[in-house]
Amino acid sequence: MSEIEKRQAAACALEEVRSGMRIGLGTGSTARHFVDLLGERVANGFECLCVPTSETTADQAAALNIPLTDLETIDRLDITIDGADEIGPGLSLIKGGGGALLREKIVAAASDRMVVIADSSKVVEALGRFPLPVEVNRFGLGATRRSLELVLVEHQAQGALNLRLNSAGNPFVTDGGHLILDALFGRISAPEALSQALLNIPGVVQHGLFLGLCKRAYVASPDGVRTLND
Ligand code: ABF
Repeated sequence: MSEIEKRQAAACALEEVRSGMRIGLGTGSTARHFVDLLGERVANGFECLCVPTSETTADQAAALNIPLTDLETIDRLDITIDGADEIGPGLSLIKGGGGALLREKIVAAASDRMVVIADSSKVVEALGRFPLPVEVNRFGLGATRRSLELVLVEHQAQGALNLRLNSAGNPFVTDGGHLILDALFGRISAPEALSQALLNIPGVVQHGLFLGLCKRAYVASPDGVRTLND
């Protein structure tokens, strides 16, 4: 997806924000455009209060003088704008390719409305082609991994479970200090049941299936931006 298309999707989402809103700021290259555009508005006097979903987004927003707070200070947000790795039926999502899934899900769940911005390659008939990120506690990694492998078998995963590494070849560590195991399913036929099975494993902190959270997606392609509603 070109940067122009990402920006077009972000610009559509920007139309949804009103002065005085409390806004969740997503993570990733598409959400980055939204934060840039919001920063331009703030520079022109637009008032808002935002909660970032990662340290990266927090740094970007702070550099743009976007007022920031957290979910200890306030407990609800009007809207969250974020990217996604896959958009499936009913605006079900896979997120977490960027490693920010835990904060992204906490922020989305605390929002009256979650809007996703993405390119058309992210829209799929069934979730699962993109490896599902599962954030896990470092403690008990082997035991958690074994439990996860059983869930993969039960849900007919077509691929492996891989510990995510950073560019230096070391385990990737999330903003919350956890690890990520990426689970390649190929096709997730029962997302709700899989979500519950994953959350039943004690060492699993959260996973990247976002079900029933997204209300609208702006999907950009060379032909323009399409709006998908829940
Ligand atoms: C975050 O960034 C995600 O949850 C997803 O992993 C990723 C999408 O990034 P991009 O917009 O760069 O494709 O929103």
